[in-house]
Amino acid sequence: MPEAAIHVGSGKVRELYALDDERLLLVASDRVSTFDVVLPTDVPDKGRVLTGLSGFWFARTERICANHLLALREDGRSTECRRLQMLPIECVVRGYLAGSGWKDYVRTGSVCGHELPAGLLESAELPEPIFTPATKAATGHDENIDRAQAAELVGAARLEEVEHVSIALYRFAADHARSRGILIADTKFEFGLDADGTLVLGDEALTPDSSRFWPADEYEPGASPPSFDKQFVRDYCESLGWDKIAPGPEIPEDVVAGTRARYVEAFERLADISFDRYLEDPEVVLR
Ligand code: Q0Z
Repeated sequence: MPEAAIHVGSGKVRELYALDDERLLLVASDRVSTFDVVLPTDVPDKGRVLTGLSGFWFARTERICANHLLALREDGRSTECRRLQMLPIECVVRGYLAGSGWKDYVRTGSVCGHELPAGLLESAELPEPIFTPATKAATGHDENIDRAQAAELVGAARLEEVEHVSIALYRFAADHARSRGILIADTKFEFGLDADGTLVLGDEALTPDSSRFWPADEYEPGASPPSFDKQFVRDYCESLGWDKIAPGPEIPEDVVAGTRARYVEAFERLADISFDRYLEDPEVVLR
């Protein structure tokens, strides 16, 4: 840990520190959450996989949008980043109908004001990716909002910009991932503004924690495809009959090992770099 870093925030599985007035340190732990509960058992190297993948995407999407990344630390799990003024919305893009998008569609036929064709099945691929912003709930759950509500929060011009950029980022990543056997069903971006008012992609991006990754070879509309990374943990938790209320169960070592292997597999397929190479020199993902 850096000398004199000040802890400024905790997520479920990440910590945020201030390095100075302009820089933050984002540290990804090996904690894993499922059904919204953080489990007592870590998955070794999970934080490194997510940090490396995020760095990989930042390096490859710079021409679409500037991002906050300044450096990846030697530990492989810490990102030095520019401190931004974060926008108060979650920028979600959906290419497939899952999670709250599916729920809203079943109830209303639309998602965040996007009217969709009738008769779509759960997990169906959408005709076009859609931008479905959500509020950032301090506690509890993010709530999907329509364009008018999002425009009130960030302004109409900025909303158009984040919608355009979010869809371009999603298309780029989903095309890349599909060619490597991974479907990105949906993903959430967080943007901020720098001192000049330039839009900058922040937080983590296009990781299995900020997205729904599905194995392409098991994709089947009308069902809920397995999560690329967390399916073993979910299946194990379901097998216990746990009520999904904290505290969660400890996870046995074979389930941990299988889950770690899935994270590493996602990293190696998408970044096309061996994970051992990443551990030797994390900034290899940026080149
Ligand atoms: C990200 C979060 C985490 C808790 C604030 N570049 C940035 N500038 C300003 N603020 C942020 C960022 Cl990334 C920022 N979060 C989310 C991350 C722990 C909360 F690791 N909050």
